[in-house]
Amino acid sequence: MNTNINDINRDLLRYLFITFTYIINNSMLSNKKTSQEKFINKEKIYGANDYNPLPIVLEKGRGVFLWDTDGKKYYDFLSSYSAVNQGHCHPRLVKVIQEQSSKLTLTSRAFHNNILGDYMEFATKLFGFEKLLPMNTGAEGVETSIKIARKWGHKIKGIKNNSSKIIVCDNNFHGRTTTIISFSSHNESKDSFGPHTPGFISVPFNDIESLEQTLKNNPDVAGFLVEPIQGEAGVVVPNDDYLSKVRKLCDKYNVLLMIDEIQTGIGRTGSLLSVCRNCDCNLFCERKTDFYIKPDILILGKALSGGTYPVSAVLCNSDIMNVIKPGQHGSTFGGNPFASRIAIEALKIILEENLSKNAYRLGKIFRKKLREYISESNIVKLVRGKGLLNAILINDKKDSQTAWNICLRLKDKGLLAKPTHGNIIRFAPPLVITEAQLEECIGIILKTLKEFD
Ligand code: IF1
Repeated sequence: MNTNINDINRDLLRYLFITFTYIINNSMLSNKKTSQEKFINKEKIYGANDYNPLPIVLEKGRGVFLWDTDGKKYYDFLSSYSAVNQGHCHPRLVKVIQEQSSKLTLTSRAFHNNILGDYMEFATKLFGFEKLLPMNTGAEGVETSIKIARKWGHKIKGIKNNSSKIIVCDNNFHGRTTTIISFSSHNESKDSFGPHTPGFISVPFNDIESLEQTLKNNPDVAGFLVEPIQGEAGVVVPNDDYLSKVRKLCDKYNVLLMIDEIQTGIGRTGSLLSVCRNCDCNLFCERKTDFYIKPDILILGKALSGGTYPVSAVLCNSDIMNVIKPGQHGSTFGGNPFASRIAIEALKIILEENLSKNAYRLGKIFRKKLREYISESNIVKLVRGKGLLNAILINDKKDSQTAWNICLRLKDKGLLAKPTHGNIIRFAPPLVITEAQLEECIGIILKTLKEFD
């Protein structure tokens, strides 16, 4: 009898243990599953459907690394589209944010604050201009430059009022406001958002003849708005002499050269600004070289805050900036003391940690290693870029899933990147990446690409 009771107890205990384990595992699994899906589903239920992110939920960032909600660690090879050049949560930025956020964040421009002037002085002297107009997002910086150029066209160049034209390039990306998408050549960005803002002429990028022809035929052109490297178009690098020839044409036809360095600037392409040719002297004091193509209007954003806060800026000299009179432009947050403090620190980090030079040196290693692989690959056609803004072209149709699937596999291997325009994958790690880390990432990328070969 006792034996029987014991058997029943033992079986009962075993049953209870199995059931308990099953419940725990499932709840943990479902917790684990919902910890990622929970966040993703909430965005799906309550958010606009304006993005198609990679299926990953990030929770923490530091330097070149990101961690998801399950604690898995990744190399960040997008840098939030070059906004995190200084690395995620740079300690120096965290420090000034903590200090300033508990002191004063916003006064509006109805009053002065004690930091904006220092920021304006620091940035204008660093980039070699007389004036700075502070804004917030990159698109606002671009919109500001368009207003300044149009008004300069009328008031200074003598173009009939409200008739100034601005030349842009095919496949440009300058932001997503209704005026900016009006001159996009990407139908997806502009369809059904009309009526589109008039006054823009589009020419092929990296095509001097076409630009000159357009300037000859259009005396009402006030400005030429161009990215030194077309980022979103797939990291399209122009001929070495393109921008210096553009500079000469703008001088010849009295047209403002408006350079959008929102993605390429602040060290990303191996010099402080991408409009500077790299040379062996000093890679971020390019004003000492005769290769420095000086824009009439410089637009900065993204890494101007090290990815901690929206900060953008438009820089030009007084004869251009002075067309803007009090009450004709501005924004609630533009030039706030918090942003100004962050921007000074973000620029100092780039200079003091020699991040432009690091980007220049490591970018050459990256492209060299990728080119060695490409010579034997049957899926990667080319690698192109400057500094640590690079991209590979997958040799299949634009709408193929290959690039996306490669990025999913890279994610599984601990490296985050995202395709642009279907068959191009952009690789842009924070500029604080070390050579050893880059070598490890090149290994991950090549190993993954070979699995698709
Ligand atoms: C998104 C793209 C990159 C820019 C240049 C101005 C802006 C951008 C050269 C506007 C912004 C961002 C926008 C962001 C993704 C990213 C992007 F994929 F959209 F096209 F980088 F290539 N000039 N680019 O690259 O700056 O107003 O965004 O601060 O819209 O998804 P913003």
